[in-house]
Amino acid sequence: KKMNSNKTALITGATSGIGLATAKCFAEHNFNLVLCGRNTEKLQVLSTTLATSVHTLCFDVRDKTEVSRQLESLPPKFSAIDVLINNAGNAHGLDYIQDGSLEDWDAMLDINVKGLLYVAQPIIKKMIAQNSGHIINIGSTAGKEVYPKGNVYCASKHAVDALNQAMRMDLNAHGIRVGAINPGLVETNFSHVRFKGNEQKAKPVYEGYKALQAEDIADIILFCVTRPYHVNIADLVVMPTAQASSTIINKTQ
Ligand code: 8X3
Repeated sequence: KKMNSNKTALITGATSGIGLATAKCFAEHNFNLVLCGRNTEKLQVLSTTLATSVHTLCFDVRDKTEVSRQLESLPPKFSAIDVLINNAGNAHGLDYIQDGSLEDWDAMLDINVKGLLYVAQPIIKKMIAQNSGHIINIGSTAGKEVYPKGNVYCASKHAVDALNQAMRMDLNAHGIRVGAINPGLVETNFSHVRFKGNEQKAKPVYEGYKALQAEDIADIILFCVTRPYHVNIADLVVMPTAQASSTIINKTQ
């Protein structure tokens, strides 16, 4: 088995939030990194500032042709992926089901579910050929519990939960570890994106209590991928201490 210092990790959604924090954390622990995102400039900055070897891929996970073309184009040094972090994902809107926009629904299902699959399959084929690999799917508490107006976002994350279980079953014979991290409220761009830049709506989500930080999740992901080979963290739910469920958040402390 290779040491961490030689392992290569591919992270989607690496230019912000949990993905970015994970890229930084992994760089500090000497992983080689394949960082994927939609913003060329942000990817470029990461490749020059992180103190490890970095290869960047710029694509939108919704574009299946581009995803497979780019994943096939990995240079030899980066083509053996030991760790895949399926992180790219977001929420669009928070509306009663009768009011939801079809564009928002398409975006969430296309990115959180179909995009995850488009990225995962080519990497899974490589992992099967290598007879090793570790996949971490970033789910959500929304994948465990539905909340009012969460409808399609929650459905997309329930799908991630199903796919996490499915991948673990289908890849069991190939020695590939599969596990999900399901965070509750993490203070990132998440609500900014969900509310389409409306800060009046986005800011209060993380006010009045200490929300999880992206670094908290990165730390947990690092823990998961540095366990001995026989240990697979299959499914992990993490919330801020102030949060008990999707709707119970203690803002009085
Ligand atoms: C993010 C957690 O509760 O905002 O996936 O849906 S929540």
